[in-house]
Amino acid sequence: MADWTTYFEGSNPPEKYDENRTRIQEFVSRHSKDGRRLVLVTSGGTRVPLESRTVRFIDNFSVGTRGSVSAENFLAQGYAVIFLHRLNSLEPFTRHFSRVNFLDLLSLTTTAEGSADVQVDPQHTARLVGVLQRYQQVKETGTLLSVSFLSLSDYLYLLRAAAEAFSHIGPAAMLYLAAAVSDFYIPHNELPEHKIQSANGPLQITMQMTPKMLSPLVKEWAPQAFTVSFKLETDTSILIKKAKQALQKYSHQVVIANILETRKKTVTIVTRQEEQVLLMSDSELEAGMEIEEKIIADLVKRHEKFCQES
Ligand code: 9Z3
Repeated sequence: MADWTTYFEGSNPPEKYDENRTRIQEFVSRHSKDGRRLVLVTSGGTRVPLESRTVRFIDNFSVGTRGSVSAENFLAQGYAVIFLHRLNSLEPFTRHFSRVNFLDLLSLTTTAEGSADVQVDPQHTARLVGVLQRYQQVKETGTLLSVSFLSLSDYLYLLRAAAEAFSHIGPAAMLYLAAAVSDFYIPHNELPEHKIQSANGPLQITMQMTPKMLSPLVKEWAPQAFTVSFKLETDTSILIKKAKQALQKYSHQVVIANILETRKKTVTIVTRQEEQVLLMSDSELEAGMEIEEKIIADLVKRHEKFCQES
């Protein structure tokens, strides 16, 4: 496995990297001066290219539900949120309308004089008002900074930039790493430049292991922050063991363990001292409640305690 310095040496920063790093630094410094807690929420899947002028790539299932719902809940709890998300994945507030054709939210009326007027269709008004009120409050306070990535290397560069910005504010910062990060990649200098040709026969690829960035993140980039990672498995029998191994290996504060199919219904919050199962009842799910509300309420308490003890 390449270590993280070798990884960064062998890959290029994303477009507008300096600009985004400055936006992140300014956001962190403004809100920490105002005495706000800050959280970096990472969200969505990372794309791994197979060609340098990319036609084909490897991706994963994540659509960014966990991250976007969590970001809304952190905002509701008074946090300033850096939302580092996969381009075109779900985002806070707009996610509520992701399955709605926005033209269906509107209705067209024509006046007697023949001029057209557009209004919100009455059947959607209540839902829209609720989301809009929360969204506008966040806009007024400027507590949400959205930064997007596409590839694995974009993500890692921006993760490091945000973590380093957090290193100046100590325990008031939380990292909430919900993005689904690829474990494998092809180094930049091994990528073919052009589209791989099928005339050359079946494709065989060798991928390298992505360096585990939690290690420098916890030890070097943001050593005083409260760090929460996610462990995703499909095999229930190994989930908690792997979560505990991650805690032991990286010495961060919390691992949230989840299984692919049941991730919206149950998660286990694993710390060095305890395992806390969070579960949604059928009636809570039917009422439209989301498990992230419970996750964030729990983490905010743990973060508070962490700040007091630090
Ligand atoms: C998660 O486990 C997230 O909960 C999900 C959310 C990706 C399952 P959706 O976006 O899904 O709501 O559709 N994220 C972390 C996955 C991950 O890559 N974890 C690494 C691992 O398990 C460690 S950081 O090894």
